[in-house]
Amino acid sequence: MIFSVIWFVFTVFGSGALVVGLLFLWTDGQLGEVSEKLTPQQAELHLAELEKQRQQEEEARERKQREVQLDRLQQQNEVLQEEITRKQEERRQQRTLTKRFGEAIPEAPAPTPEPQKFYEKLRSGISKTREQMLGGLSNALLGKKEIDEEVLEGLEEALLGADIGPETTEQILEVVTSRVERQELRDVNALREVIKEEIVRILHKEVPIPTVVDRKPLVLMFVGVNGVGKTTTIGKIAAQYRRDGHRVLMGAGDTFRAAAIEQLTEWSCRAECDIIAKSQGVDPSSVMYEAVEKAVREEYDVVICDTAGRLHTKKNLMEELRKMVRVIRKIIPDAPHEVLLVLDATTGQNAIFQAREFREAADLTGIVMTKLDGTAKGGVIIGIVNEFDIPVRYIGVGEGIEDLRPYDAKQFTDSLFS
Ligand SMILES: Nc1nc2c(ncn2[C@@H]2O[C@H](COP(=O)(O)OP(=O)(O)OP(=O)(O)O)[C@@H](O)[C@H]2O)c(=O)[nH]1
Ligand SMILES: [Mg+2]
Repeated sequence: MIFSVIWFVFTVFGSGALVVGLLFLWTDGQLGEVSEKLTPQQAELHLAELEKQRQQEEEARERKQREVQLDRLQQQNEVLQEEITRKQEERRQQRTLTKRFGEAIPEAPAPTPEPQKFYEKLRSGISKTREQMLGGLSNALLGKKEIDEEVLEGLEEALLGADIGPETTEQILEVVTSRVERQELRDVNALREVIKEEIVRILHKEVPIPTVVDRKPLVLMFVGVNGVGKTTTIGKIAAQYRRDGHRVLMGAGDTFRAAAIEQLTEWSCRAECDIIAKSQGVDPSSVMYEAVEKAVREEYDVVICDTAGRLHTKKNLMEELRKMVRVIRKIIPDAPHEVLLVLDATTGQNAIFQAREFREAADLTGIVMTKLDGTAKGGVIIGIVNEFDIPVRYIGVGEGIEDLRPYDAKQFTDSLFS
């Protein structure tokens, strides 16, 4: 019995193995026949087919990567957008709250401030500068009956103390001395008037600001050291152009700090204008290019470019500025039409050094003097107007959107002396 079972198992499994073995031999033969039958041309086609498949796979992978990147960018964009909306909402609520307590806050962009209001703000803003200058002069002349060496020394001290700067102080003293020598000037009280006249003469160096009608798009670029008020000034100027009905595009050229891009984006919302902003670390020249190119293509009236604060002593950063100008000129050969150096009045004489250095690195067309409010060093504006052939374009007297105005020499001297 046991032998019958063993015989049965062997017969069944043995035939199975035989069938499988024959099957293998047959398939191998078939495949062998196929590969043996391939001609060189067919092999080439086969290879090409394989290469095509590989490329398709590669393309699909790249497409996938791009989709993932796009998704990530969209998410970042949404976060930024949410942040902007949140801030706008905060501001709206703040306005509502403040209104409820009876204090009016202007809607953005703020209505054009009345000239008188700005004059008052300017006058009170530069009160410390006025006290410094007029107080110093009064002290120098106090109790003096005639103009002698001592009076002139006191006068020099007063002018230097008002941050007018050594060159301009010397120039004013020369005018006084020569008039004293010619005996045209004897009276100490008349001396005060002569100094005032001289300062008024210096400050009246005015140059008109090119208008949008002259060039379209008008390209403005703002430069200066850190924290002087470039971005804030851009926001205020953009709001003014918008109020005048112009289409404004901002270029967020300060790619050094992520916060700088957000800050300008927020100003673009307040001023209700468009902005070209890329991510942190991107070459600022590429932002400039894109902004100017879009402005030309879409017929904007004004392009306002922000730049990162840079120390005037850092050669590579100053070179970066030159590159930005070169890139802008690839699209508009005579742009930027204005390169405005922003100076902080509270830095006094340092502002004069900055003006000298930046003038070497960029073809400055104008100066913006900010933070004239609350400083005793505002006299530096006299030194700057006198020393450089670069006109002061705007003055800033506060952080608000309406606290910036084109420089008006008469208005400024009136507020300084009365
Ligand atoms: N009091 C006063 N503050 C001002 C004036 N202009 C700007 N500021 C303030 O100065 C500070 C710096 O201003 P920003 O506009 O950020 O200066 P920035 O030159 O862009 O600075 P960076 O981007 O860091 O180089 C902010 O707090 C502004 O509100 C002004 O005319 N008066
Ligand atoms: Mg800035």
